[in-house]
Amino acid sequence: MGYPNDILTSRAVVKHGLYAVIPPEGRVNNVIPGFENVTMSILSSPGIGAKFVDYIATFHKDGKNEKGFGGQEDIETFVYVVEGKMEAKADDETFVLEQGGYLYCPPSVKMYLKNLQDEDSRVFLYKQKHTPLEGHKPWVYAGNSNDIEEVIYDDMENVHIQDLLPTDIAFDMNFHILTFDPAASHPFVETHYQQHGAYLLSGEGMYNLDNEWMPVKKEDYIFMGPYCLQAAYAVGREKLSYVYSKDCNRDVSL
Ligand code: UGY
Ligand code: MN
Repeated sequence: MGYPNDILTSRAVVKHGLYAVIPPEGRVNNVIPGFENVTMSILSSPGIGAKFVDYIATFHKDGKNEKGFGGQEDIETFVYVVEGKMEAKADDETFVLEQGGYLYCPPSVKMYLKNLQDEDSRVFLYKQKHTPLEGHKPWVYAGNSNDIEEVIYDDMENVHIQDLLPTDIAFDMNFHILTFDPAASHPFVETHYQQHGAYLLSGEGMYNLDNEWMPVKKEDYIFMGPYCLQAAYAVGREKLSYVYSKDCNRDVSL
């Protein structure tokens, strides 16, 4: 880095509690105990008004977390491999995750991560408080988004969705990937209670957040708070695609 060679500007926008766009060039690194040889940046957190924490983490050669991530009796965790090759363990079950691979760990199950290659591997990491439902318990679940069928979204053949976790009522949230062909868009501007943390995997778009349109692209991160208006048009020549979290299967508590 060093001295700037131009006026300091940023595409980042942060409206606490409402939405945030956090592009890679403004992110700072955070030391998180337990992660070794890993460059981590905290994205969403309660500090921005989110009820979950998202991180983007670059595991360098020998990068690992041997102490375990999550594992508390009320915390669930999720990891998605943006690029590279990782070993991910859920207590003593081991998974090898390549690009698109992911692992969900329910409460009380620790996640252990290790880079399996000499080059960097990058992951999108998440934790949140699980809302239990009597008689139901979510379970360890791993997969790869490249193996999941893309389903037509809201009757529009140029938009597809993938559900990464089981649609079982035991789960209080899911991760999805939405993919828009160039020029595709949402069918309407959404207004909903649920929050999202979205990591852009490819392409470029114009995103409407609280009725402000802003350009976004691959590697940007977007936080959408409760009731934040939201919709996008894909622009450019590549598909706009992002992985994001969404709560489900629970009533709102008062
Ligand atoms: O599932 C969703 O709410 C999703 N369509 N939201 C979004 O893409 N901003
Ligand atoms: Mn939404």
